[in-house]
Amino acid sequence: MTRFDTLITNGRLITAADSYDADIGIKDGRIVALGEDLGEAAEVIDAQGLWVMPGGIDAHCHLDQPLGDGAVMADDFLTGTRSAACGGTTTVIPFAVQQKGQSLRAAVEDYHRRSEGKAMVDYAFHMIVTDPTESVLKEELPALIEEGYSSFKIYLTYDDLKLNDREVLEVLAMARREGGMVMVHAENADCIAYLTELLESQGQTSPFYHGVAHSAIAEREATHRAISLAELIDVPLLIVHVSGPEAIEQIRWAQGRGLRVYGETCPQYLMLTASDLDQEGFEGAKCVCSPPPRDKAAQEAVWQALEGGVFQVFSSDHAPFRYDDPQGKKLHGEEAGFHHIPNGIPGLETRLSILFSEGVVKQRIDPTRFVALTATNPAKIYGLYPRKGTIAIGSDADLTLWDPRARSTVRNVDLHHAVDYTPYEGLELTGRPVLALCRGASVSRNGEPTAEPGHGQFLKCDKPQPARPRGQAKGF
Ligand code: DUC
Ligand code: ZN
Ligand code: ZN
Repeated sequence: MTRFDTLITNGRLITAADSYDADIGIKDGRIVALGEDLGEAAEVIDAQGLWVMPGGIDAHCHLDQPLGDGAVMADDFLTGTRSAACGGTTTVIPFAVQQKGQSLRAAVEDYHRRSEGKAMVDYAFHMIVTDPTESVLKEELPALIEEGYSSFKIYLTYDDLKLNDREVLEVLAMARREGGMVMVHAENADCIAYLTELLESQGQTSPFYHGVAHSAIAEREATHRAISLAELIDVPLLIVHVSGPEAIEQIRWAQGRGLRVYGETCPQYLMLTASDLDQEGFEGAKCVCSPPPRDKAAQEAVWQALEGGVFQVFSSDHAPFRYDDPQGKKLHGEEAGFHHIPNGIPGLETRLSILFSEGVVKQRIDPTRFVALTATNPAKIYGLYPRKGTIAIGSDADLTLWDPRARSTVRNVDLHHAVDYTPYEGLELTGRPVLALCRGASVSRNGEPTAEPGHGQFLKCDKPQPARPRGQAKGF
């Protein structure tokens, strides 16, 4: 019998800490050896000229999430994880959402039913807490955190999701007691409602005005408030999908004061601006997401925060709605006012290639930082490390082999989600994932899926033990 199931030879290994040349021996889905001349294997993959990185972890994506208004997400666990695999992502963490009045456990059980047997890559669940009743806070959440659902998102906006400040404090206090990780969608609901009504009363309802209503000031205020509430309770907090300098300044300020405040951003805030909401006809609806894309100066601020360590996580916030569909952007068959357009942009498959091409190839971030942002830090923050997010003996053999010179053009027909557009159509990229392994088995090759639905396994997350953000201590 050979020593390894698979041997990856001649590659350049890149982790969040280092890059070096070594071979990787894989047995039973795990990395069991790193070094030179490792011996015999049933299968040898020659990675000459390729970079071998930990498989991507997309720690913020929405799949098959039930919605109340007639909109239906285009991607379920099959098409979403297929798309992830083809883009080099081998773990996804979507959201089990609690409907108001529903128990959280019912939401988690429902989400297991939706995912069962469908996923091509591994997956964990965040929860979305919308109704923090006493039994949710004292019984359900503590039990669920122990069972491997250790992170949850709360909202400061959206009528059917938002919590008031008192509820936020109660959730944060529970997270402190039980050791959960809280993510927050930070936009001020009343500011958005006020501006929306004002714009509507003036007949300013095209998709462009979505960006006006979701003002950066409303994002800044909510970011500062969330940070203050977390400081009061003395608990870590992660601000998701940060769009520009106003919120970044708040996070940088908090980190500078030694608070355990983490930040996440997404491709749309590097690649899109408000002018993408202002296209001919209704096309701008394709780029309606919250917070919205801002301007060129905001893109630059996001880049600087990625380079400088304000952000720890780079996720897609994949929220898949078809454009030309009565269950999608043209909800109920209408080109409705911006307030009625489902929020979200597809991005699971393009997330890594965009950051690789625009960040690594253009030398804005180095390859080790790319790995930290897209795999290692999310694994650490959400309790999956070191099983996921690194190349180490004992870790799952979740590996993505990159050709750093390959060129391609983004075209929706080549993507594997079920959405009928990509906001990045025509974008030219350098660097592409040529092979992705999830627990040692190939899940995509040259951008095409190679896994069967059901290959992906559910992952229980440990209680996160995040290090302090960069600049304060080692770790990120
Ligand atoms: N905003 C969210 O809060 N969630 C999904 C997508 C979006 O745009
Ligand atoms: Zn959000
Ligand atoms: Zn989201």
